[in-house]
Parts: sequence; C-alpha cells; structure tokens
Amino acid sequence: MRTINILAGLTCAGLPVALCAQQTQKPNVIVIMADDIGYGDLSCYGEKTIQTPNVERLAKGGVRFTDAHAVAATSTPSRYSFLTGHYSWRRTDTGIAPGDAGMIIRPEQYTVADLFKDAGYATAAIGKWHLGMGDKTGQQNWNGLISPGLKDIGFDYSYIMAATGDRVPCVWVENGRVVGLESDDPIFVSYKEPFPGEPLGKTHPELLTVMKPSPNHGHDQAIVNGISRIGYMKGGKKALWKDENINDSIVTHGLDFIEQHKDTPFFLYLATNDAHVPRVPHPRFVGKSGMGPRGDVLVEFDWTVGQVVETLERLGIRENTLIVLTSDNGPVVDDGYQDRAVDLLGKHRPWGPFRGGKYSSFEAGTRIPFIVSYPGKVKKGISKALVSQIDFLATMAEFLSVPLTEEQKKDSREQLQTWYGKDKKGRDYVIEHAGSLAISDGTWKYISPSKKKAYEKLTNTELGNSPEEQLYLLKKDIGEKRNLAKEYPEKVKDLKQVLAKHLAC
Ligand code: NG6
Ligand code: CA
Repeated sequence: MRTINILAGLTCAGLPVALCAQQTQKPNVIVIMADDIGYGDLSCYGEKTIQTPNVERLAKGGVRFTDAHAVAATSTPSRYSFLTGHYSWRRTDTGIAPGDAGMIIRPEQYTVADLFKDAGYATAAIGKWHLGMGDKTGQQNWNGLISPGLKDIGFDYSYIMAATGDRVPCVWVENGRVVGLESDDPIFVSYKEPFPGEPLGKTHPELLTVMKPSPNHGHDQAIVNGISRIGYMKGGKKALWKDENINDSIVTHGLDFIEQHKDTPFFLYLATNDAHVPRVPHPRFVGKSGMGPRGDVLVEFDWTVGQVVETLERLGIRENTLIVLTSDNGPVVDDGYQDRAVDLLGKHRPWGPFRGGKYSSFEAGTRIPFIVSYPGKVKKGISKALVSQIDFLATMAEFLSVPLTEEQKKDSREQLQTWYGKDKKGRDYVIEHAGSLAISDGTWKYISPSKKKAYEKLTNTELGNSPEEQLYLLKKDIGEKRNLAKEYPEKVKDLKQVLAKHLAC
C-alpha cells in the first residue's frame, strides 16, 4: 500500500511530486551491523593496507566516530544491548548463544523493532541473528514454525541465520521457518549428542575439503559443505546454505526489502556475516585483498555497503534514509579455522592502535567502527565524542519523537545531537563488557579486577583480565600499556563509583 506521511505543518508547495514525497515521508533507517570487523579493518579508519572505498564514501558524507563502543566484546551480548537498550550484563543468559538457544529477548521485552513498528514503519532483520529463537533451548521445531520468533519482538519480516556461520543449523530461517526444507528430509539439531552415522570433523577429517579447524579450537563437529562446525545436525540437505553465497543471500534479501518498501517508511537491520569465521568469500572476491579470506570478506563487506547505497540512490530515497554502519565487537584474526589469516596479515592492523581484540576488556574489544550518514542532516566530519551502541534505542525514539518509559529505555540515552555530529562530547561514560567490566570517560579507563585468564592462546588475544585494578590514561596511552591505578587512587574511586551506581540500578 502506498502511503505518504505528511508531517504536521509541512507542505510541498512548488516541489516535484517525487521530491515532495521524499521530504515529507518519515525517514527510513538502515543499520549495517558487521560481524567482528575491527576499528582498523576499514580504510577510512586509517589502515591503508585495505581498500574499502564504499565505506569511505559513506564516512565522508556522514559522521565517522573515533570513540564509539559496542556494549560487549562478543556478538550475543552486544546485539542484545543494541536492540533492547539494556546492558547485557544485567542478565546471566546473554553469553555467546548456541545455535539452538531459546529466544533471549522475550516477547514482553521492548525492542527497537517495536519502536519502529509502533511508529508505522515496516521492519526487518536480515542476516546474522545470534539471539536465539523459540521457547526453550533445544526445543525448537526446526521442521515447522519456530515460535516465539522475531515477529514477536517487532520484526515484521526476518531472514536470518540462527546463530553464526560456524554453528549449526546451517540454514536460513525466514519468518520462523527453515527455507527450502523438504518434508521427506527433516532437520535435527543437537548441542549435546552427535547423531549416529553422521560424520564429524573430529572423526572424518578427510571430509574437510574447504578448510580445517585450527588445532585445539573445537569447530570439529557436524560437517556442512566440507567445513566442520560447532554443534550437531543431520538432515535438511536441500536447505543447507552455501557458505560462498551467504553474503549474496543477505544482500539480495536486504535490497528486496528496501525495494518493496521504497514508498513506506522502513527500518532494516542488515547484519552481515562478514568477517566472522568460517570466512568463505564469494569467488568474485577471492584474491581481491591480497590478505587471503579474511581480507577478501572485508572487500565483500565493502561491496555490500555499496549495494545498499546504490539501491537507495536508484530508488530516489537516499536523502531520506539514515544509515548507521557499525560492528558487533572487535576483530580477531585466528578464530578457529586454518584460513591463513595470521600468515597473510602483513602490516594490516585490524585492531587499529588499540590493545586486545574480540573477547577483550582492552579497547580493541569494543572500540568499533561507527558511521552515521543522513545527507543534509548530519554535520559531516570526524567526531571524537564518546558514543555507545546502547543508545540506539533512545536515540531512535528521539529521532521519531516517541517518548519511552524508563523501563523501556533502561540504559539507553538520547544522543541524536551527538550522532548527528553536532554535540562533540557525547556520553559521560561508556561501559564495556568482556571478561571484566570496564568503564571509560574518554580520558580515563578503569578495568575491574578479574581472576579470569589474562591471555587466550587460541586466538592470541590479551583479554584485559587482571586480579589487580587497572587504570589507563587513554588520552595519552591509547595502547593501555601503563597501569596507573596505584598512582591515581582518586580516579579509580570515581570511576568505580559510577560503575557501582550502574550495577545497582
Ligand atoms: C567462540 C568460538 C568462536 C566464535 C565465537 C562467537 C570456539 C573455541 N570459539 O566460542 O569461533 O564462534 O564463539 O563469535 O568455539 S561471535 O562473534 O558470534 O560472538
Ligand atoms: Ca561478532
């Protein structure tokens, strides 16, 4: 249905019809959520070892933030917070979800998709989900309707992978049903027991034709498309995704959604699988980065961004669309497969100038790329303001002029002026969630003590955990090398107090 929402008090006198429609229709919002793409993985953030021209163009026409944070250093908690405005650490069940996890955001919880839906938008989630589906872990009806699903938390349309590329089930789920499933070949999924007779990466390494897991890194259970994964599955042969087509499937469904809704306001959460493992670029990107699969999927990601922007331009709705481009957590080079990412890295620094990476309480864990583009509305340029993805919900409510209750927005704050590049300060603090909780005011950063291990050998990550309190002067020591906790006890006390206040509410 074609509806044009004329905002109160505005008229289009003298404007051509198409332009009038663009100026008076509520603006569309697209989130491009990358997976494991680090601050240094995009050329606009200064690493000239990789070329990502489409992202660069988006950044040039918008606001590029240099101190923006995901809430957590892994996907499930980070995405939970992004979509709900609640800190993931308020719950104990927001850790990295298995592929058969029950839906973590319960239907009664308010989400950013509810916000847009209630405001009359068409809403969609396309791509990586990783927040569970169905009522209870392991109880999903993979051969019927998986319920509750994304429709129950505000998304009219969904086309998703349940968890990650390296977790079963390796199928697309569209509006709660596995796509392409044949009734005589039902699908079974388990994270407890292997299915008798099904070969595993561990028992049949000779069947691993595409890539093998890194030594001791797991990923040696069900084999799908010559790659072993986490978890067990059998059946559903016709429904299995092809790894090299994952990104094209996401892009095609995303662009179709945009096209279908070009005349009505829409909210699209487009979550790419790039650059998560296993990294299998489409053949047309193979060899394009000179860095092997990890670099090639960055080029693929850049192409994706280009496709979105070109489509908006072609449909004449670019000016009326706000795009947020970001990533769910920091980068990791070896995350479990022998894809030569470490050997071929060369001078490229996915983590930029920061210490740590995905999984870490050091900055590279959550300091992520963050670009806001809304032609004619934002103050173009680079912003050093302190920004957190937790604010997406309240900021979008501000954008739509929708009042939220305290419980709905909980930890999320209205930051529209900052996201538009006009307020240069941003938040007073950001809280970072990895092995330990950390808090930064942009100048100083405090990491609370933790007895968890300090170093993850498998991924070669400094996790930032220490039994001692840590305090870094980020303004002078961006690499978090000098722990000043003992020299500045007052600063430690201040930051701890703010953190404690958040923990108490
Ligand atoms: C870890 C996996 C890693 C990746 C991660 C989730 C092992 C040893 N490592 O447990 O490969 O899948 O979970 O990544 O299994 S995330 O970006 O979705 O959070
Ligand atoms: Ca991730």
